Amino acid sequence: MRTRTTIATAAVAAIASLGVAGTATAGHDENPSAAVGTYAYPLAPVQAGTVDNSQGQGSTRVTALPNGKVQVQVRASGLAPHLPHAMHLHGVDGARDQGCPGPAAGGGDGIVTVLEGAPFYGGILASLTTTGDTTAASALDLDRYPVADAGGRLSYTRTFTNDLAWANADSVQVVVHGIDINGSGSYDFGAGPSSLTPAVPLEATIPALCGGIAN
Ligand SMILES: [Cu+2]
Repeated sequence: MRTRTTIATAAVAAIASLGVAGTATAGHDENPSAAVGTYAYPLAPVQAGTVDNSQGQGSTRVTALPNGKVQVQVRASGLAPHLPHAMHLHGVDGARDQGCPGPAAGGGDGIVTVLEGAPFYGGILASLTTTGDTTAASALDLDRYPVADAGGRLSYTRTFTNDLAWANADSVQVVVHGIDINGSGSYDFGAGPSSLTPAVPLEATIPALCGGIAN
C-alpha cells in the first residue's frame, strides 16, 4: 500500500533526532484520505521506578487528516489489567514546546500527579474516549476509555472530529493515565485522592505513560 504522508519539517527533525519512525506505515490504517501530518512517538513511563506498577511502555501516532478529522492510535503494555485508562491529548493551543514530565516533577512524595504534570504537558485538548464526546469535558469519564486486557495491554484507534486536536496535532503530548499502585486490582484510595478531585482515587488519574514531540 502506498502511503502519501507529509510531515512538517520541524517534526521531521525532532523525530529523526529520536530515531523514531514518523511516517504512517501501519497496515491497518484503512483511511483512504492522505494525511496532512502524522506524528509517531514512543510512550515512556512518567513515574520513577520506585512507584510500584508504574513502568509500562508503548507507542502512539497522531494523524491530522485533510477532512478535518484526527486519527489517534495508542498501543501500550504494562498497564493495570482489567482497568480503564483515561487517555488524552495534552498541550496548549497554539504552543509548541510542551513536554513530558520526568520523575523529578513528583516532588517530595515521588509521585507525579496530574497537576504536577500539567505544567509540562499542558491541559487537555482532547479526551481519547472510545465513544461519544472527545472534549476535555470527558476527561474523567472512565466508562468510556479503553480497558487494558488481562496482560495489561491496551490497543486503541479512533478517528474523530476535534478542532483543537486537529489544529495542534503536531505538538500534543499523548498521556495515558491510571496506575494500580498497590496492586489491588482496582483503583482505590490507598494512595489517596486525585489531585483533581477528592471524589476520584489518585490511582485512576495519575499519569502512567507520556510521549510527544518534545520528548
Ligand atoms: Cu490526561
